[in-house]
Amino acid sequence: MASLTLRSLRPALRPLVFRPLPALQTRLLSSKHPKGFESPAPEDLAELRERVQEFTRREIPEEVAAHTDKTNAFPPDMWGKLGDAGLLGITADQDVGGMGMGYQAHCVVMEEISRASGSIGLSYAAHAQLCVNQLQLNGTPEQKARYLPGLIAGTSVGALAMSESGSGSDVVSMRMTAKEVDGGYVLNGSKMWITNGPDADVIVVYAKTEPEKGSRGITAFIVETKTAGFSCARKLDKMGMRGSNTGELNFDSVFVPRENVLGKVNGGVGVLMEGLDLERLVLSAGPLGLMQAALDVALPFTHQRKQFGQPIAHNQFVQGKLADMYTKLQAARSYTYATARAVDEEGSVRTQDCAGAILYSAERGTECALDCVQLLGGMGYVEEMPASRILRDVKLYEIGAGTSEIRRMVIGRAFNKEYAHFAKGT
Ligand code: COS
Repeated sequence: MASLTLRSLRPALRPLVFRPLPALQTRLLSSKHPKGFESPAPEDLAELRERVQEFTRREIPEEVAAHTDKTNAFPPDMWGKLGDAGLLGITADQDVGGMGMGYQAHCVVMEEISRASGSIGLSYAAHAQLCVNQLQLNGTPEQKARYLPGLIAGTSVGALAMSESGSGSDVVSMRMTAKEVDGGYVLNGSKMWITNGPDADVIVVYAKTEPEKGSRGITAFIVETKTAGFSCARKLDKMGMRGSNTGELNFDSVFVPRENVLGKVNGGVGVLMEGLDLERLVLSAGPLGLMQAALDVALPFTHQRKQFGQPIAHNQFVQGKLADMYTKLQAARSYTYATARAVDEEGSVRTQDCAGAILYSAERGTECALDCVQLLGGMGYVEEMPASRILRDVKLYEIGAGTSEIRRMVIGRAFNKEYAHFAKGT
């Protein structure tokens, strides 16, 4: 067998280096931007950030965040407050009450709410991104007019249901069925780990309309939870993100009228996968907020806490940890906002960058939260300070919206597509 040398690889490398990137991994979404959309200028985003910070200082101070965690209950009046502040329809059309501002703006809001409370941030994203944005992207004008005003005002709560107890990472293997009947469909099955599930009024639900067709037999539906046959079997008792209510949902012959099909019948996998790309992008701002929260706690603590006659921040080991936390946050921020800017400015959604942004920010988030606990020493290990809550909350982001392992697989598959012609020997 001939040995593999640099010389023998060179002919294969040359076309790789000079070939332009194929369009395979990039999808264009420009037609899906809100009506009259213009990508926001940096000063618009800075102003938005200030507005959200004013909101969180007023409505989600540390006491509210700690209480939400301790009681494991979402503050009941928070949806109305978020709605009144105009934060629930950042990516939606203005004529249904939205802000029409795009994905950079949505990341700003997600980051700042998560900085104040990880769990309120997560519920926010399930409502405003997973539900509202899916309706904005895929809804008919009638569906948008019926559901978006209430969701954006915060008078109704939204969620999205794709995972099942046996179909987490392998989401396409879902077993919930939707059988066509006179005037619509009847849904049967159950969904698991559904954020806002116990509180939701409107849920985007995926089910198999033609199970034998696999991924090409999935359809998305808009389900009103007041419909007979719908129930929340239980609220889950989670390690973190406590107060972001998560449920197991049962659908026992739930009738959904034909006009509540979201997108095309049997076209649900496109709605789902496209939704996952943008979900991963916007959720990548959750760990950004939590990393900032970790610094918000660790910086003053290490400058006030004295040992050996001086603030512990003068100790080089402590400085090293603070520097690492800061650098990881800034690098993760750059990746998230660069990916969001490409969507806003070019209408291009790069699957591997949506997965990459959340892969990076989630893992760095856990590292920063662990460093924060360590820097606080004994105070990091008790619930009097928020460090432990930040750690418990941020860990979710390595699991929800696709695990870190699935994100690496998504990125790897994008490379496989790009270089498929070499495998075929062309
Ligand atoms: N945008 C649009 N369509 C996409 C897409 C994307 N980013 N990625 C895949 N698709 C399409 C494929 O083209 C394919 O269509 P056809 O059947 O017409 O060829 C279809 O979707 C199925 O794709 P694929 O064959 O790649 O699906 P797999 O079952 O192999 O699964 C992974 C792919 C693992 C990537 C997917 O199941 C996944 O993301 N799992 C994690 C789920 C998750 O994140 N759960 C958390 C939910 S929190 S709400």
